[in-house]
Amino acid sequence: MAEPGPVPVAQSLKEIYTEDAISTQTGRWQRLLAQFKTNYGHDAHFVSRSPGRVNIIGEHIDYSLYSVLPMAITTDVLLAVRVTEEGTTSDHYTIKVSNVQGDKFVAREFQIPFDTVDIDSKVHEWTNYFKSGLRGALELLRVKRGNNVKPVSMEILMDGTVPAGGGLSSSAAFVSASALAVMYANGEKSVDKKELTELAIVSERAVGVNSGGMDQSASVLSIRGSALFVSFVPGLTAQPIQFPKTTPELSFLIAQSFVQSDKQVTGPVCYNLRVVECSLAAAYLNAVLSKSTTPLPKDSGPLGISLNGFHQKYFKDSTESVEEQLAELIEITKSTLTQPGYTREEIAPVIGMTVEELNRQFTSTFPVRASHFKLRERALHVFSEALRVLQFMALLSNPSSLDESLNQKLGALMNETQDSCREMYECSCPEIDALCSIARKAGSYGSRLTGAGWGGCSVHLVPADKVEAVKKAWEAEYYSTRTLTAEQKEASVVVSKPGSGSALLVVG
Ligand code: NG1
Ligand code: MG
Repeated sequence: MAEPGPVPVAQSLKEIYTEDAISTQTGRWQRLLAQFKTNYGHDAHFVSRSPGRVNIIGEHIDYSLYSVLPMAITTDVLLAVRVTEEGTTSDHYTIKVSNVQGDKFVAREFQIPFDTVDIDSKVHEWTNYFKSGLRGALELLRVKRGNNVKPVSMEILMDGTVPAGGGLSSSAAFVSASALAVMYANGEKSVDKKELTELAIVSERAVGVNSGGMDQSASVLSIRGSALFVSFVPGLTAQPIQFPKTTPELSFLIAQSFVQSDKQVTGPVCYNLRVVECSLAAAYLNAVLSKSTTPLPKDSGPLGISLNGFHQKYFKDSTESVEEQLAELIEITKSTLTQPGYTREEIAPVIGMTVEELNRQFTSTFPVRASHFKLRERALHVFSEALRVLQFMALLSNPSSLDESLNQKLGALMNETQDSCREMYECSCPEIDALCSIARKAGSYGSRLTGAGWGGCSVHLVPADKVEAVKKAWEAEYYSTRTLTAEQKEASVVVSKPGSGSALLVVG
């Protein structure tokens, strides 16, 4: 287990980016700081930075509290910040936030009372992500210093290069960078990475999505050159994982579908609904199978109970390996959850609730729209995906060979994930399916959606000598058939190396 420690305060960009990224990033940082001066009339004090991530394997299982394997990428959120006394009165402080893409993200100014930060999750507003980081950071500061913390006024300019709604976690990068900026601005010169991650996980839920904790963990805790094996129970742990050097060498390709899926908009029928389905499946399986009739203990899943919570309870005194337990859970799910879908009226009596109680516990935090909940399919995806993550990890930590057969085994697991996401979890889309099959035909070992899905990005494990062939195939068979701007074309495919996590840089 890597001991997280404090968020690094970097002296130069070399500590943040890989060598090949330095020159582009230097220009970008200079432009950010110059524009800060233009916008606010003086220099920024510091920059807070948090990256996006790509998930290699372990999709839609973090909120069921199963381990996942993401890695940070180079694209990130930068917040240039100045702390100011202007705007602070006896009853409020002022936050000014602007964006380098000012035409798309309109600048805002908020006068905020000292004791609460209001966020309207029903309104789709880009600064909500900043506010959710602000709120979480202030809560943590109050735990540390007591209730009379008076937050400082801040001027902020953001530059984000993680595409929004693209499955690369722009939201977690923004929330983590915001929380970090607020902590530092308010005098926390050493911000603990684990505390920051945990507060960012809880904060992001304020924006209207019942998210798991993978993205914030990857964004804050990643270490350059390594992917990150993140586990959520009993507590949050993150272990850096290096890929073995195989022949042929492996590359990760990230390809955009340019189908944008926004969780704030699609939540009630997509992401938030899946969280509800998984929690209901946990309650249902527990009620039917548990050797005792006690309800599931409350856990850190977004709805307070999770499939892994059920798993732990069911196998409490078992001596079987986790892999064996998961294989058993797959069989048990098949024989217990036999219906294609379950209504509220069917689920409630089984879990010992009225329909009203069910709605209160499961569907009131964020609304969902469904008459039938697909408990069987969702639980089967989660248990089988949790098992694939462990199989993937076993291949990495104990490779039987370093040749193509290892690459193929890793790729096969990623392909199975894609099948399960498409068939059981119904979170893929035809465009992502197309990108995956084009890539496989051109030499990818494993291709799948990454992130929430329903659009967004895909990730591909490709031998280094086939990267060009795969790119060419996408261009011919996918990108050339869509209407894309030059900027989109440029950003459609990236070869990504594991990048570093959150950092601060003092600039003024
Ligand atoms: P993206 O793709 O970044 O929206 C989401 C969740 C993750 C995880 C994945 C699916 C947020 C912040 N993140 O990621 O926690 O559940 O989907 O594996 O909502
Ligand atoms: Mg997100």
